[in-house]
Amino acid sequence: MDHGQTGPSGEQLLEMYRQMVLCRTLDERVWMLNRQGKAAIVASAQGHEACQIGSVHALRPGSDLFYTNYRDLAVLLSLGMTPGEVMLGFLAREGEQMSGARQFPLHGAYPKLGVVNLSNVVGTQLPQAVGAALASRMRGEDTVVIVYFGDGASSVGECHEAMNFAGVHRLPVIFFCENNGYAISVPRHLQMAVEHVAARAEGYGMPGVVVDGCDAAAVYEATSEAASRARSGRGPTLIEAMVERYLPHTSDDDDRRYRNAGEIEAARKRDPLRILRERLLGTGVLSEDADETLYAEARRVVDEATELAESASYPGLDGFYDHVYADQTGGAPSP
Ligand SMILES: Cc1ncc(C[n+]2csc(CCOP(=O)(O)OP(=O)(O)O)c2C)c(N)n1
Ligand SMILES: [Mg+2]
Repeated sequence: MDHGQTGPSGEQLLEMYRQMVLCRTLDERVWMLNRQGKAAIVASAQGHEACQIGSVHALRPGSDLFYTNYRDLAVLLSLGMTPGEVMLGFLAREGEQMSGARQFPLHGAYPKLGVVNLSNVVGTQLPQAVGAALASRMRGEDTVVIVYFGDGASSVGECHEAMNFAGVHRLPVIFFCENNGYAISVPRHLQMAVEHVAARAEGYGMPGVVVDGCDAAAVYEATSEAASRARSGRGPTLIEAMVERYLPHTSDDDDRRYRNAGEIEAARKRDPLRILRERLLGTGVLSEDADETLYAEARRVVDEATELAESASYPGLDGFYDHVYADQTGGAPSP
């Protein structure tokens, strides 16, 4: 990963595509498990895969930090979270890595992967990411911090505070907005008076870039450029990736109440998997057979992950207080 400002190689694009296929297959499975009453809640990443995976590939996992949003399954997979770990989270089982199965799936922290997502409260990750970038600067490290957020989150106060502070201090942050046109049921035109979130960048003294978030290669390039800008001390960038949200806001939402089937059908024409697949077939990097094999492998891995989680137990009561309070007494209080 992190190959400078040139476009991604065919090999890199193929790896991104493999991860996108895995993410879509896994996401479809957890949605199905929700419909079967097995997964309590799902915020689907379907439609967002290219922007999430394209951005990760332009960074340095292992040293860079990733402040994720609840819809960022593809970021986590791309960073190395396994499908089994993901499934343990959605089914709230023992062994879940981010919060000990206490939180909304994909929330918590995964320090080994450089991932922080402490809260479902919209926008809170933005100032936290800026704080981490300031710490990186003060320690003389060259860590870049990327923070993912939605178009809806761009309306909260924390977003302004975070961008303003990062702009003033030229901090190594990438503000990565996944603009899917909705904050639950609230469409873009009721959320903001300008067409693009990126237009606000000027007010914070940083570049604002609008990119096709369904095109993994375009996102990779935009993120590479933002990363080298950040690493060389030139400051933050606001990237606005235009994406589609194929499913309702979460599995608890019914989007038939605020958008029609025609709109979703049009959105599905911009399928990031299809766009990359056609590019790879066209350049001879992928064959139809190899594509089928990728899907078969993804199904096998997701089946295995499902079995692992379904056969895992729920966290026991004896660990009820673990990771909730700092243990300064040598033992957890008895329940
Ligand atoms: C401070 C706060 N207000 C409201 C909510 C309820 N809420 C959860 S997600 C969401 C919409 C966020 O939309 P957006 O940022 O565009 O992200 P998307 O879900 O579209 O990816 C809202 C309003 C919340 N969690 N936190
Ligand atoms: Mg949104």
